[in-house]
Amino acid sequence: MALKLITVLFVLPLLALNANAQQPVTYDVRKYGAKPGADISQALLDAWKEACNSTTPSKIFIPPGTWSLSQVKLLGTNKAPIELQIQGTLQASPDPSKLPNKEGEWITINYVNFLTISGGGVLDGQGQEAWKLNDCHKNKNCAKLPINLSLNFINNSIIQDVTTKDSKNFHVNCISSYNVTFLRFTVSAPGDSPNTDGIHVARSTNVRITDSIIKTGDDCVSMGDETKEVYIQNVTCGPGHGISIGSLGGYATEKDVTGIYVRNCTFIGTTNGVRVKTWPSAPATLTVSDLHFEDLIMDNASLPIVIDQEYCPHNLCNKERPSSIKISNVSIKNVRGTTSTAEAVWLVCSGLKPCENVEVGDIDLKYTGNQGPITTQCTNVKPKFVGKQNPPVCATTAKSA
Ligand SMILES: *[C@@H]1O[C@H](CO)[C@@H](O)[C@H](O)[C@H]1NC(C)=O
Ligand SMILES: *[C@@H]1O[C@H](CO)[C@@H](O)[C@H](O)[C@H]1NC(C)=O
Ligand SMILES: *[C@@H]1O[C@H](CO)[C@@H](O)[C@H](O)[C@H]1NC(C)=O
Ligand SMILES: *[C@@H]1O[C@H](CO)[C@@H](O)[C@H](O)[C@H]1NC(C)=O
Ligand SMILES: *[C@@H]1O[C@H](CO)[C@@H](O)[C@H](O)[C@H]1NC(C)=O
Ligand SMILES: *[C@@H]1O[C@H](CO)[C@@H](O)[C@H](O)[C@H]1NC(C)=O
Ligand SMILES: *[C@@H]1O[C@H](CO)[C@@H](O)[C@H](O)[C@H]1NC(C)=O
Ligand SMILES: CC(=O)N[C@H]1CO[C@H](CO)[C@@H](O)[C@@H]1O
Repeated sequence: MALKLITVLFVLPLLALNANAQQPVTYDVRKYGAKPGADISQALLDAWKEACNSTTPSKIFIPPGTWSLSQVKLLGTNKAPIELQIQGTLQASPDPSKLPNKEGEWITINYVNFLTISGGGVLDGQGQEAWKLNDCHKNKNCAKLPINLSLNFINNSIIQDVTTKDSKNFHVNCISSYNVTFLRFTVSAPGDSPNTDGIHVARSTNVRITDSIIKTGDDCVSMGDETKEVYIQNVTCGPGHGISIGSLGGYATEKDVTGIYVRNCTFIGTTNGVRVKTWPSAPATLTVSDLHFEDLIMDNASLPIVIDQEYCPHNLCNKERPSSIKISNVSIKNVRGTTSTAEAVWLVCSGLKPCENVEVGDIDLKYTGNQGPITTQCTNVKPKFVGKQNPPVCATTAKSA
């Protein structure tokens, strides 16, 4: 008996020590001077610097409540995993001119390996006032508005259970990153807010966007050049412009896009479902391949499926030469629901580089308007058909490739 007790007494502290080693060190922003109602940028930055220097896992804690944050740039590199746990609401100043560095983003996180952002909190960009200043659709020298959350050079990271609301510009940027997961991520902004893309991914590999809800004024998810292995699954988009690849081709240096998988997604009242857009007469010659759009539900989306190699919004480009971007290995399968535009499917490929190896299977779309029968438009593409198509895709307008 005595022996047993001694064993227990001896073993317990060892276990406790072991458990301690697993527990991250917590850096509570209040310990660094964060006070409700005051700008917490400096406190967050000070906590971040300590966390980055920690050789054991650390957690930066932002407690429940509303905290104002003017602007912050959190830079690695870090020595051990960092969790940024946001339980409260971080609020930007409604006035974009109050941003200390007007060229910068609102929250920037760069050069971090093993970052987790979690906590159920809200990033409130307070864009309502700033959107009125956005005239970029008609003014090339328009004022630049800050992106909500800009993640650059981030590896092996997870952003889960956070909401970004009313960003003044793109909600989230994920650039030059590797192995990043957005899980149960919520984006919320009105359908008429300009340029408020939900998540923009570029020059990144292995990005997952899962079980998320994205309501915004521009693209739900947009993907730029040099993007590889993106898995978008169980995402509900709308309002907004749907999921898009591109626009591509604007710069000669752009690199290939490959491996984009959009599965089990729902589009509610969006202007597009899935869309690939490339500029005509563009200098770039990259290839876009391995695009798989499957098990999609359209709920009154305007254009459920779009490949547009003559993309030219506001007619501000030269349509004389076709796009020199090659699109190949595309599958579009099991797309059903309703569309609010009669011309529901566009496969408009380049006359210079026709689309290759496009497979279309099981389409079932119903047009809810009264502008005639539902139709499709196909140029420079000869899809392989499997299963049923309603409407019959490319039945009337296909030109030979
Ligand atoms: C970083 O941590 C080391 C010990 O691990 C310490 O000596 C050093 O002062 C810390 N640097 C900063 C900037 O906190
Ligand atoms: C991220 O991964 C890339 C490629 O492996 C590497 O070059 C870079 O240094 C990593 N960045 C960080 C912050 O760990
Ligand atoms: C990706 O990142 C997650 C989260 O940090 C990590 O658990 C996983 O091992 C990483 N996967 C790869 C292939 O590096
Ligand atoms: C899809 O995502 C929604 C929203 O996050 C979630 O409630 C639902 O459980 C997910 N569905 C599956 C099959 O995981
Ligand atoms: C996709 O959705 C179907 C039904 O809508 C569901 O049965 C299936 O589990 C989902 N798959 C994934 C991977 O979410
Ligand atoms: C469908 O979308 C169109 C155009 O966006 C809109 O005018 C119409 O009211 C919507 N219908 C339903 C049933 O939501
Ligand atoms: C397209 O798929 C074919 C057959 O699976 C493969 O041989 C080819 O390399 C792929 N092309 C591209 C550009 O990925
Ligand atoms: C409006 C704004 O600040 N946009 C910037 C967001 O971040 C990306 C990448 O860091 C910049 O290219 C944008 O200009």
